[in-house]
Amino acid sequence: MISERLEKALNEQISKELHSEYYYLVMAVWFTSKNLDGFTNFFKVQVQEERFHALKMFDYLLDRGGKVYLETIKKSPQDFELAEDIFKKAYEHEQFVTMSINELMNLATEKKDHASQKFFDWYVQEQLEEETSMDNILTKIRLVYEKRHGLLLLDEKLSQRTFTVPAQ
Ligand code: OFO
Repeated sequence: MISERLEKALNEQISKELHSEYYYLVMAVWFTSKNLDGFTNFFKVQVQEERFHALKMFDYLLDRGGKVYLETIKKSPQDFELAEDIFKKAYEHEQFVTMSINELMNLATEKKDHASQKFFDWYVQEQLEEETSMDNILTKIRLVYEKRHGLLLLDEKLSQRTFTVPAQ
């Protein structure tokens, strides 16, 4: 049986994940309005990921004998100006979610709830990937705005380097 505090915190996190889903859907809509299909696709996949994060918690909470309380999802801002603005907000949002996951982990540790600690491990790793992904794209978009496209082409070329064991 999960503790009451963890049950409450998990329910709050489910709402945050669903809010993330909604937030990224708003971003996908903005890119659709600019006919940028690749960016739209990126955020539509992100929407699915956030739904997955929420449902994974939903299942875990039920498996541990807890109750799920769905809350109202707050409206997301929609007044974006540039792609850079969107990725900056997405990166900041992921940092906020990381702090929230860390707090869940702290609570699980305080409660000596080993199953929850193991469960939150997956989210800790996931947040690391999500922050890195948003930050990487933001950096590349800034290069485009700074008209340093050459660096992006060179970066693409360098990413193809592989290691070959030298002949003895
Ligand atoms: Fe659920 O990771 Fe993004 O917000």
